[in-house]
Amino acid sequence: MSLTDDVRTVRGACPHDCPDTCAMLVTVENGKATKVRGDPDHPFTQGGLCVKVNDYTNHTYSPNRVLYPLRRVGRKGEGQFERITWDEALDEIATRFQSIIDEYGGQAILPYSYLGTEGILNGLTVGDPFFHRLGATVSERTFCDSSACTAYFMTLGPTAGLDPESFVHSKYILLWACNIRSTNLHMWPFIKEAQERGAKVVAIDPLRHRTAQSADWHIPIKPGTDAALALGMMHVIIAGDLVDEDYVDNHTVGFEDLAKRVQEYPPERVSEITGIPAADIVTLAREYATTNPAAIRVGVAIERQVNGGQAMRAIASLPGLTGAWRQVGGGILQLPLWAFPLKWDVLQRPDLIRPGTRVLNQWLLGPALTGELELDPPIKGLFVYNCNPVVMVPQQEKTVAGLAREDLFTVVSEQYLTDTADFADIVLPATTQLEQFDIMFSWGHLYISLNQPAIEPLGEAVSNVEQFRRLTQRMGLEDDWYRLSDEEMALAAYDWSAPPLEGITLDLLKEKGWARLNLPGPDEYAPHAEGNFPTASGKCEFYSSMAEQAGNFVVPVFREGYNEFQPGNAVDPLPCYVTPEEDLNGGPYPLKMISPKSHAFLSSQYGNMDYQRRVQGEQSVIMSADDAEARGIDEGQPVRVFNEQGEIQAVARIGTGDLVARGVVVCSVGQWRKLNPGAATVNAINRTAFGDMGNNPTFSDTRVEVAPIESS
Ligand SMILES: Nc1nc2c(c(=O)[nH]1)N[C@H]1C(S)=C(S)[C@@H](COP(=O)(O)OP(=O)(O)OC[C@H]3O[C@@H](n4cnc5c(=O)[nH]c(N)nc54)[C@H](O)[C@@H]3O)O[C@H]1N2
Ligand SMILES: Nc1nc2c(c(=O)[nH]1)N[C@H]1C(S)=C(S)[C@@H](COP(=O)(O)OP(=O)(O)OC[C@H]3O[C@@H](n4cnc5c(=O)[nH]c(N)nc54)[C@H](O)[C@@H]3O)O[C@H]1N2
Ligand SMILES: [Mo]
Repeated sequence: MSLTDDVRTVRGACPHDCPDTCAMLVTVENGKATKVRGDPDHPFTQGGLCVKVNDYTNHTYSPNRVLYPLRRVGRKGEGQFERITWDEALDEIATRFQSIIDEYGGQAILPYSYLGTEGILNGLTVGDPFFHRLGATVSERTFCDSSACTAYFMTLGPTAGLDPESFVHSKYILLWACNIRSTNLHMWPFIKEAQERGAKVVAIDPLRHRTAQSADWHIPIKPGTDAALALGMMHVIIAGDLVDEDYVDNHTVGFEDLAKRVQEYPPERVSEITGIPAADIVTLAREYATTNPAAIRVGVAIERQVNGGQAMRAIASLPGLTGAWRQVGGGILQLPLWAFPLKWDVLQRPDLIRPGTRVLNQWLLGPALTGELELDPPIKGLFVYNCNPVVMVPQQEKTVAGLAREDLFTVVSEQYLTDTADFADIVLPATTQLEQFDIMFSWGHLYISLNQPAIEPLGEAVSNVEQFRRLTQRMGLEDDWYRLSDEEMALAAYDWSAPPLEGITLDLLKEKGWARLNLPGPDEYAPHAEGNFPTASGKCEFYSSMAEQAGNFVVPVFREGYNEFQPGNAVDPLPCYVTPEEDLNGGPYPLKMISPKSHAFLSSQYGNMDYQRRVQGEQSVIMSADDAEARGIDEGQPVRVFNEQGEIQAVARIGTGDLVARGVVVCSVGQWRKLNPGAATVNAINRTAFGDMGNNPTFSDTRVEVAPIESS
């Protein structure tokens, strides 16, 4: 290295929609980012990244990046584009949107986005002020955890819950519907440490995944039956006098009603529903109630069932019943994001929504675009950013058919030409995290972090914030948000005077990169040892005072305004289990399919990158040896997985006995449609109906059949 070489380390944060929000150190040599690594000082990241982000510099410098505005030249979906200037792109968008507004009104424009990047500035809400000012349809974003959060609010209120780092103190750990070693990797060391200190780790999951393989006990459960298991556990706990009466008397509501309800769930009945032997249900309940501190980590996948909300309600009730909250390392961890004092109203700007503006749930994209869902006015303009609905949203064929409409004007803001971007009329180039400024929250730990740009934007890529700045200006809209600088936005987004941010400033974050929220340390933090739940009653509500509105309640983070399309229903104020209709009727599709996340992809991101594709392998369907044999299917054989909605092609991976139970198949989500044989992926066959609250998807109640593809 010569003296003129400029080598710097820039502090950043992983941009992904993942609980870990890792602190990153980016090495920049002569203006080029050459390496990313985890910050070894960050207590949660501990120096490691993951298979997805280890080579993030390749993700940034890939020759396949979209670096310039593009205009479609081929047919929709062909992915044929020509380069245009930003001026041309902005003009075309402004002209087309204005003529749609003139002819059909603003609601004919649908903004469509999620957490492609999780930064507070460039993430979930970045376009909201712009689209509200246009008078566009409001998108209800219930992709992830909306039902579980509703249920959690109903039971415990918006509390951070158990600190993930406190798990080292736990003696009994339930990993419920979460594949920590793939989807929350940096939490694993805390669980492993507890295990080494003598804790028993139990994984409740239909799949014996890498986390379940590292657990002390894997309990294979039939998908969609978790509410019954939790109710059965409570039956055993109450019948066996294992309740913490003092905790229940002082810090909970509705015990008598709950005790009556759980009488309906004796272990034998629960065994029939869940497929778990009755003796195991009894052992699990007794061990959970009598080993303290007892911790539960519940994954997002818990909500992907007809009973999604009630499953979460039942599970969230357990630590109140046994008093597990009393000790450090006891309680439940779901989404600690509620600890971050974000000003959602400043970010989402519900005040800008014109009264009466319709709200459309994003899961309904396909039917909304094809006209199956009758909308007046119809959707004529679509703006997709931070999102890849062709891959990630059910009714894939309808989404594709809708996007192929010649009369639909579609803009996609992207880093890559995804399956969705292929249908765009205009593609706008988006920066990666190395090229942008952002401030982060976390939904998996208690650290706030700052991402500073490590390099100049490549080509003509711009951050989402900058993109909406340009659009606001070009469309001549009033603006009191985008004209702020990035730093001013970061200051406005948080309530810096709130106790969790006491002692933390933007300057401190610039210097250190991250800071733990001002809360007791993980060795002392027992947030609900004395109750103090942020519910209406201040207690853990077994019987919910929110039940009457719960059916149409969507936690504010996911939605502002009223949803006209899914009028809410009151839900049962006590946790319950309801058998899905398809399970009662049998029907032609005997296998239950779940579609969890891929180990080497982040939702669909990296699904096009060589390295991650090699690690992940091709689209597979994991099935039991019994189910495979009954269908004449061999290991590695190409098969069709199908139901009344359609089919996908996959390669059979046959379990060695206990990888997956008979009757269950697993097709992970994230493979790109255009890269999969047959041009269809798992969301072409996923169940489409909503579950019990928060408009949750019910993927884990999907039914399919599998058949060999005959070689010709
Ligand atoms: N590697 C990787 N990490 C990720 C992501 C990724 O795509 N890849 N995505 C990120 C995002 S957006 C999210 S929301 C989180 C999600 O992280 P998780 O909450 O872990 O979600 P999933 O992988 O969908 O499912 C977790 C487990 O739930 C199981 N499961 C499915 N249905 C049921 C059921 O009915 N009952 C029970 N008990 N278990 C069930 C699946 O077998 C799976 O092992 O991960 C984040 N992290
Ligand atoms: N079958 C099935 N379906 C599921 C799930 C499942 O488990 N199974 N999980 C659901 C869940 S939990 C989630 S969270 C959703 C995720 O669904 P999506 O949010 O659609 O997921 P991603 O695949 O991450 O798509 C994000 C896109 O944003 C782009 N992007 C990244 N950063 C930026 C940026 O800074 N600017 C712009 N403009 N674009 C950017 C990425 O390149 C990527 O194409 O999927 C849901 N769908
Ligand atoms: Mo998610």
